[in-house]
Amino acid sequence: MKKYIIIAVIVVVYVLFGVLINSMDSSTYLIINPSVRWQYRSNKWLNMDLSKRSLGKFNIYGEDGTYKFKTDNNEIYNGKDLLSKTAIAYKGKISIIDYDVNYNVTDTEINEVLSKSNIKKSGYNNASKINLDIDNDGKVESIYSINNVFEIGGLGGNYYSIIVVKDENTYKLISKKTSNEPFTNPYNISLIVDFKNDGIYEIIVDSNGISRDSNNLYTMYGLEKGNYVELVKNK
Ligand SMILES: [Ca+2]
Repeated sequence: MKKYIIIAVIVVVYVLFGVLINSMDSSTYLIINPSVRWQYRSNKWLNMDLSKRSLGKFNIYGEDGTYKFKTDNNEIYNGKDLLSKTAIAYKGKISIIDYDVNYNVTDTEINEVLSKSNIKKSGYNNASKINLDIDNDGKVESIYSINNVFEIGGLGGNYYSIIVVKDENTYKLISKKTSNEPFTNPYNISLIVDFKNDGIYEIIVDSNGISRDSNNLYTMYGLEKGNYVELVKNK
């Protein structure tokens, strides 16, 4: 009998210790996909150790060379199916924001955005905007994503891809790439999140291009002193 009591005590202490260690973890985690996982700790965003196989209520485990996430509700997210909107935020204060993408961008708007971004206009074939109050001042901004990378021929070598925020009459550049050669990995808005739940949103941009898993590059931008700065990117 005494033996069982000792074992029970050891089990209880072990469980409590685990709970304690877990509650001491003050990090916030954002899992964009199985190979892009970020952690906010000591006022900095970092890339998580990808060998870590569990994260609080999530198990992250490999199977047949892919990663899967298993949540509390026993939902399985397959690594291959994980596109931006299924990103998982864990602990801390972080929300994933829903938004609509508007593809009805007028030529006047496009010309204005390109001109303010010092882009020599040479056609476009992808233009979209997201209207959201991303800085919590009660007024809606437009986040434009414009590129001409799939334009065939006759552009005089002016290829570009930009992500720009229009905030009233100012244009704030997030990402810009220009090239004399065609490229297939334009910038794309993956995800908008609200870290700290302060109503000021962070913007996650990828440059994965048409084959979305080829480069797997993601960068998160946040508003600092009125401009968007890089907070973290995966390596
Ligand atoms: Ca605003």
